[in-house]
Amino acid sequence: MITDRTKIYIKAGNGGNGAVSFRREKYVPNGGPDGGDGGEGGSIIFEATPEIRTLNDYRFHRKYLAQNGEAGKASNMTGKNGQDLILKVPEGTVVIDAMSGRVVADLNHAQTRTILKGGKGGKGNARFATPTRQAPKFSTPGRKTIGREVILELKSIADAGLVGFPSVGKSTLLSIVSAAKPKIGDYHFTTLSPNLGVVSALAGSFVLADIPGLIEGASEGAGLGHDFLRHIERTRLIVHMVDASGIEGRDPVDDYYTIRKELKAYSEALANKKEIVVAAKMDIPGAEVGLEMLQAELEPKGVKIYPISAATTKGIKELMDALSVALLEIPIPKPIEEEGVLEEWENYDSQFTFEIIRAEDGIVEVNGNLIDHIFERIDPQDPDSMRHFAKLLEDYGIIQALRNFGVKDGQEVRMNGETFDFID
Ligand SMILES: Nc1nc2c(ncn2[C@@H]2O[C@H](COP(=O)(O)OP(=O)(O)OP(=O)(O)O)[C@@H](O)[C@H]2O)c(=O)[nH]1
Ligand SMILES: [Mg+2]
Repeated sequence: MITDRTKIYIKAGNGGNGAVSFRREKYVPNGGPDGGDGGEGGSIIFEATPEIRTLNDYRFHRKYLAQNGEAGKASNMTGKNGQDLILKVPEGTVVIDAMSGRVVADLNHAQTRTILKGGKGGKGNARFATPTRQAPKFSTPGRKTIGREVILELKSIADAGLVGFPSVGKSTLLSIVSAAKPKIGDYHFTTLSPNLGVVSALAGSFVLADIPGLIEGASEGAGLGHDFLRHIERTRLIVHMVDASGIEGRDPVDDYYTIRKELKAYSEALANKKEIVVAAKMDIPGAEVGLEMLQAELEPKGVKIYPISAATTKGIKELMDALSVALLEIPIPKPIEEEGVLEEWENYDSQFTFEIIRAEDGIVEVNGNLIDHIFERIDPQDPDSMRHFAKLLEDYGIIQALRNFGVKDGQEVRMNGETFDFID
């Protein structure tokens, strides 16, 4: 089964901490400061590419962490930058903030976008040397990043979308007019996930989408439901296929209105798209009658009907040419508006900092609003919560910073007024 909507956790790498170090040379008793800067954390980058068609990979693996920057080192050595993590997604993937439901980014064409920036590295103590402060004993920690949950939603970016009851011949048509090889079967719901194909026709080429069949009540979840209509939400043209032969015992005109009702129930915008009606299976005896019924009902309303047969291929070229011409007049839709989430995240992340000091009583203390932020999220009485706490300390680079500060295994560290044993 296709995954066209899934939730994942992403986190850019923390910046590495700046180092505190002093030159040690023979005959130079008090060498100058030479602590290097921390490296930058890796970013989370999305790459929308036509190589990938589904979000299936994201169904099984849900956590994506870019590498942290390394801490600075002695001799003015800058820590190594963390590696970026590039997540490949299909074109048409919309990234949504899981918490607020707002659109982070619409990757509607092949592109790469940085979604979470890696944390900047901290400054080493060498940077803080001035004529009056020749031996600074401090550095700054790297910027800590915050993980985010995002929903990936695939809205295919076909130009035209085939809709209709199951078994009307949607996949068969796609297989004839394009190189796509969708599954075809004489039973309902052969197609379980959308297929795309590129069609070359009179007025240019276009992408045609074939989605699973719809039935009455699809908008309320009947059959495969209406989830797949998401894939034609962005198409410019709806190709509505009706089985003119009535071979399954349904009335073509009823079929037409049933599907129209479902489209409308899904969204007004979808129902308002330009529609081209196709009378399918014209090779089957009796189809002429069905075509006449459709024409009698719809032509007075200005709807032109294209009769086709996949069996004889009659009418198919005319239909494809008509689609290509119709598309010329319909503008390409704009990407879905992004809702400023990236900027907010950026500002939010940079507000959290921490520092490590040795308190007057000799105990090492970690302070800063990052510590407040973490303590608001844990319950010291709950073992699960404390495991999470340990992980947060690691994620935010506090453990590494304590190590750099020279704290050893088993030593006491104070945070938020409580004392913990540092376990490395
Ligand atoms: N006689 C005749 N049979 C056709 C024609 N087009 C499709 N069929 C047959 O109709 C059956 C269903 O075709 P599909 O292309 O799988 O139909 P679909 O609309 O994609 O169906 P779902 O994926 O289940 O929604 C198959 O057995 C096809 O061989 C046609 O023009 N004439
Ligand atoms: Mg099909």
